Amino acid sequence: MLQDREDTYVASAYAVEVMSQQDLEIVSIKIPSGEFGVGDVVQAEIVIKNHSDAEVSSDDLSFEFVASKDPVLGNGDDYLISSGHTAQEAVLANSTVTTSIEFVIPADATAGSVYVGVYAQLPSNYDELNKANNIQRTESAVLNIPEWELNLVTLGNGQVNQDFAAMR
Ligand SMILES: [Ca+2]
Ligand SMILES: [Ca+2]
Repeated sequence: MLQDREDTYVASAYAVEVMSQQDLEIVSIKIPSGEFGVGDVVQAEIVIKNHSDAEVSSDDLSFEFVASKDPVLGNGDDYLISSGHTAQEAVLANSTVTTSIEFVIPADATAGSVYVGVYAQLPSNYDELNKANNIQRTESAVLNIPEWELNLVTLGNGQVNQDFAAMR
């Protein structure tokens, strides 16, 4: 019996050590490709993997979306699309979940095709083994924002403006 207790102690001490090496990973983000304009709603499908023995509660996890013209996230051409999207459900220990989150194309969007990146945001006390895998982007530049879509918003009543331009 004493032997059993020692084994239990050793096992839980080991488990505590593993738990301190928490790691959440964004495995992928997918959005339907197509043309979007300012104010349009886009639905992102995000796969999240929790590599630790502790669940990550929905309150502790939120997401931020960025647009990037090149495949690199974190350099100068990126701009924020939308932030503060709280997770809809907890990510259980050692599990993978797929979640859908909607965001809206912001008024300061620029025309062109962009990659959509997602950042997982966790509390500052979430001690992670690897923070580099908290970001992920779409495989290709799937979000296409045509110039005319932006003109509709910028000029307001875009059809009238276009008609006047045609008459000149
Ligand atoms: Ca991570
Ligand atoms: Ca970029």
